[in-house]
Amino acid sequence: MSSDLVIVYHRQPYEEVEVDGKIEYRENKSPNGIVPTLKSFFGRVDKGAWVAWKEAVDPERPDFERIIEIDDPHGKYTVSRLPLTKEQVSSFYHVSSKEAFWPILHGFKERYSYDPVDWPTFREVNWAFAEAAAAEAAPGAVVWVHDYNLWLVPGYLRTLRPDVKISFFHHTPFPSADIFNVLPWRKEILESLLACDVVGFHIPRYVNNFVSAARSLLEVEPVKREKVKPEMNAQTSALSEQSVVTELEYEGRSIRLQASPVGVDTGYIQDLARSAETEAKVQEIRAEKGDAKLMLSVGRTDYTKGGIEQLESYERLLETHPELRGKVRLMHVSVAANANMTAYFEIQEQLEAIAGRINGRYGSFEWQPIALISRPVPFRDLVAYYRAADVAWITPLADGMNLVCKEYVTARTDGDGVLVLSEFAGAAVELAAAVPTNPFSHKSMDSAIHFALEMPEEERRGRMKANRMMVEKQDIRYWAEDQMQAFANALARMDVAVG
Ligand code: GDG
Repeated sequence: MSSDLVIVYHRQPYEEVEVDGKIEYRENKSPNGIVPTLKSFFGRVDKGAWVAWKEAVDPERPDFERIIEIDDPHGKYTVSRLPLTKEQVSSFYHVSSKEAFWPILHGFKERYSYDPVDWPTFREVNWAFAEAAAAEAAPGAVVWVHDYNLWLVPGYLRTLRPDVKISFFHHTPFPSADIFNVLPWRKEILESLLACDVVGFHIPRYVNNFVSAARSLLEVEPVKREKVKPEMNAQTSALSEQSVVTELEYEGRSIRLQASPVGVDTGYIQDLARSAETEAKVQEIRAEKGDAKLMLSVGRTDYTKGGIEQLESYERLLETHPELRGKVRLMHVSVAANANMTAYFEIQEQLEAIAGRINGRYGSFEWQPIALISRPVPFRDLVAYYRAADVAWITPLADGMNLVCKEYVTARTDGDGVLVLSEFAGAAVELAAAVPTNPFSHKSMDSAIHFALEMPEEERRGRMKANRMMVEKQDIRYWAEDQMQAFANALARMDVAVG
């Protein structure tokens, strides 16, 4: 019970490496993703803790150290590793979270699978996370819980530790009541989230959707509403909102709602983009592509990321614009995080089939229209491709934020390049100068990519400048400040209530 900040996130924050038969814990080298950002918060407090899980053969007698001390450049913190069985991991993570919650959160009711969900196991695992967080938190500490697979943690934690401040951040979209209420456990989930002091989402739309779901089932009163800031309300976006609820009251408690878009580490990415090594790699890629235009798409293999719809659009482009054959090239990086799950395996197979068809139909000895890359690319190489690509084509059907488009814009230290971005990525509300596209419309997809390929240099540079200013302003430090401010407000409110 000694940490001022406890981060509860299902993944462990380091790499485990065996050196001379001994386990060493090393900082995860991958700079992308959210983990390094979360760890950076430990530099702001006296003592931090992280709660994650690790698979154990027998949870009663775990075959690893439960609590370990980490000392990495972000500071010193402890990691509490919950021993879960293989069956618990599969049930709570692969089944409940990925087969039931993930499709609902992204609006795919038809993909939602109810039968395999084992709710008692979901509760049991969430309870274990809450107990571990309660054991780590100092009196009055902030406990920061991440993402939907830990939805029940706030409610349990509130009963175990009424003294702590609880903040919850959603990395995915949050759907409106019409979709959220498909989940039979909806009321229990909402009641748990309303046990928080702060509930955070990327953009105002998800906040307002959360309010709609809460109001549909519980006596919740929105008590404060604010006008959405212009930098979070690109008029072209399908996800725009004019105002956002910032405070709710439920059972005599006040809950602060926050729309705070996660940004990227612009300093780190720009240094990488400007390095001599990257410059050499960029020249290599450019020499290889010749005068063909390079289009780049990067994302996890997931039906929400719209890979199939994009490849189909590319096929139509080559069909209807024969003059582009030999003059364009698509590099489609689609890496599976859960390759053993049927839904993702099927997407991968479809991507391979369409890519094969395109190459077979239009390719020649001299020109291959598409490269489908299914193995992770080192981040350094990814940055070189960001720098070399004429167009980044990012077309998710639904995406909480989407960091790839922000990384692309950040890496364009040369000020050139075009971003084509789905209106259904959270980032679209910030990146008003991107070429917007609607991945549910063939017409919109096809005309947007054609428009991007034809765009004159002056317009490309103008749009890129505006997008770069936005990404630099709302970078990862901006998000961190926003979170710290929300914690501070929660602490201040509690002091007033106690006083
Ligand atoms: C969730 C939400 C939200 C991808 N391929 C490679 C690679 N990546 C890296 C990218 C980027 C990250 O993975 C993907 O981040 P996204 O934000 O695009 O998407 P999700 O993984 O779905 O993340 C999302 C995010 O949480 C944060 O809140 O934005 O909406 O779904 O950083 O660079 N990295 C490397 N090789 C690859 O092949 N090294």
